[in-house]
Amino acid sequence: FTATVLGSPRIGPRRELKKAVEAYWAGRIDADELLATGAALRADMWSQQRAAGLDSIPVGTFSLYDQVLDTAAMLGALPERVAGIADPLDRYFAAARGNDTVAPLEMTKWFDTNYHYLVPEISPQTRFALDPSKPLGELAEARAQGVPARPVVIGPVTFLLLSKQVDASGPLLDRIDELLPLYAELLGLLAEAGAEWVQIDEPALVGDRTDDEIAVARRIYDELAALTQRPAILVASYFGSLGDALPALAATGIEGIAVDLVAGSDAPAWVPGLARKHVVAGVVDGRNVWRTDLEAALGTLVTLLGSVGSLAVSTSCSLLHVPYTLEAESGLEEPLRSWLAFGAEKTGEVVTLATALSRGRDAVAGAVEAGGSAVRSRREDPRLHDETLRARIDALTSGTRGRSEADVRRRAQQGLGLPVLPTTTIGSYPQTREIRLARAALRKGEIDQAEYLRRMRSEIGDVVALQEELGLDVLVHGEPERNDMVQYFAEQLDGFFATQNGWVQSYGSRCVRPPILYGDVRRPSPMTTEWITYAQSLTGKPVKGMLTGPVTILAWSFVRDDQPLAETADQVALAIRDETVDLQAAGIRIIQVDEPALRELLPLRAAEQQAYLDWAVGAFRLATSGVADSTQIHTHLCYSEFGQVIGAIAGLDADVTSIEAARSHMEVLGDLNEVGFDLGVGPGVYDIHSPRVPGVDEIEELLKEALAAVPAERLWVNPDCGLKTRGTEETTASLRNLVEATRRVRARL
Ligand code: THG
Ligand code: ZN
Repeated sequence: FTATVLGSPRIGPRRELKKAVEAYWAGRIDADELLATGAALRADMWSQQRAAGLDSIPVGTFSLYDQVLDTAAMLGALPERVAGIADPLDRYFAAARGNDTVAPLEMTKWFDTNYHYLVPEISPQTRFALDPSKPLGELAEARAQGVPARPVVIGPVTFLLLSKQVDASGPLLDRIDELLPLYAELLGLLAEAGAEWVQIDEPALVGDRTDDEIAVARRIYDELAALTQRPAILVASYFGSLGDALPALAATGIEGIAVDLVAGSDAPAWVPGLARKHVVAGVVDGRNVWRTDLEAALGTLVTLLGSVGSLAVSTSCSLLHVPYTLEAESGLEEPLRSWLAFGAEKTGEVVTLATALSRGRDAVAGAVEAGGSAVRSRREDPRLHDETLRARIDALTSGTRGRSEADVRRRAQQGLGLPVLPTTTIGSYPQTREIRLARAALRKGEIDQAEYLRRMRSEIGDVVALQEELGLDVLVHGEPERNDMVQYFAEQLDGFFATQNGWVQSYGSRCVRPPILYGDVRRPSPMTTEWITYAQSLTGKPVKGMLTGPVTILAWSFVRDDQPLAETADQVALAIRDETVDLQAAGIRIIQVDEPALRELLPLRAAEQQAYLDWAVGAFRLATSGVADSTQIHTHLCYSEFGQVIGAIAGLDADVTSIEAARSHMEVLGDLNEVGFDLGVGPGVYDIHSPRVPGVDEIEELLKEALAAVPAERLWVNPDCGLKTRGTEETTASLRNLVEATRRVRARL
């Protein structure tokens, strides 16, 4: 084959799958209706891909929830606790979301993307067994529709490397020989069902892999290649370079290898083994939204032509990570629109490039030139280079990006008059029905801006009154005006634009609509001061200003690819810095700058991690060093698995850091001590991801544990994350217990 993509989005161009899955969970539709929605979405996708001109189409990248969960189900590796659930669909969703009696699998980030997968749990009791019904069923369905289908499955090496070992230790990869016969059987069945090719995804091979791990991969693919009844094997990598794994795979008997030539820097032309392989060149970026520079991509392809066995053009990774199509965007004006390519448009680019290879550039000269002029129009657009802004950043960053010594700040902040063990919350309060209705009514024009403002103020008034009644020490306004903590800022900053329909799956049925950061970022006017100062006017206690940090704004947007991320981060940081200065001038004395995504952008390869952490920390410091010593800076980070970023947390130098810890029993405090962290810290004392109300004794116990690791002068008391997904009742009860537990502990200090 000559033109393909590595995978397709599945949530539906109008989020049909999200709606169907949620309707099924709520009991509004039955399994047949849900499955029919899935089948219709697959059929539409395949027919569009065929019409666009792909000559091999990935089949099996559809999922009702998550592709790693699908793989666990296929390999008989769902956890023991759901095994008793008879209905396969209910069993599958119970593993994904839990139910009244069983806990769900953990969720974590899919490499360095904003997609989250479910982490399979493998124990010594796990008995792997093949259930080929999903791949075989979708293959049969596709073939019945005349689709040139290429089944796709996640490979055994990646599956084990992404899974979690329970009740045992040692590398899970040791169990690969239990999986090998299952994959062998699957390949036999796929061949029998008519598959000419199978795509086996091994993205885990692009990380830092040991020689042993690479040797395992080589042995497995040698053995699979030695099977007599099987389709041709394409091992697919994406999200980076294969490095040493590339020659290892090239030395096996597999027929094809897909390489990511956008995120990675592998040079397939120089790998001798590839002279006999089908190389699938990922030259169209599968995870960003920019139109491809077709001339440059063609250049890359042409250099490969003579040195690899045969060549196909593809996206760098699955199109899961970009919106469906630009056609759904009516509000996007030129020339911005001409700079972009979403899923459908990227598929078109792949076909254009493949056509250029087979019939010569002249056959597609029009498309190549149109692409070229769009790329030039973006490069030359004045909004991409604001010299005044850049000069301001240069001036600010030529010195240190820091504040006074922590002790000096601590003394200056004593005027805040806070008690020992101050209590606070992370920022958001439950998004009530009234809030959602008001936002919808404003969007539909049913109410005007003044009415909307009035309703939001009334929400803020309620939240402030509640916090005073509960006796919290540092209050927040509750963020009723924010849809999403990144979208809200992007909508107010120059250099971003928002899409109407650019939904991308985040996990399960949940989607996000990442803003597109295309140009130099400027803040035309204050973004949050009105809301925060209104809240402050209602109370004598300090109200925290709430901002999102530069790294998180980048992590949850589609970012420009024409300059280093570090430069873009500083521009966003400057906008946030200006906001902190305005908040301070308006009388706000505590400002929180959240960086929940600090861990997310960490590069997959260790060699690149320090450079990332340096600029990420630098951007945060630029954002937070414009205020006086007397202004207290807080930050909040989600998740407790910090590992390599723990040093960076100290580097942020925030006066107070709130962090998830309830589920990890305060271990994170010990980790912070090890890196010499000596600033304020608020380890979450209860888990907001569940509706359960924590008891007073339980919180008291956690506070005592915390006090064993941190002196009282540095300890803050707060839940472990924002409260926007919770209900008002459970939130009130939980916070009441949090305040009471704190009183008891204070009394004994
Ligand atoms: N905002 C953005 N990206 C994120 C998060 C975020 N990525 C990581 C993490 N948080 C992902 N978590 C979620 C949680 C909830 C939802 C999406 C991602 C969610 N989405 C709504 C839905 O699908 O129904 C749509 C929200 C909307 O209307 O904008 O509930 O917090 N940017
Ligand atoms: Zn959080």
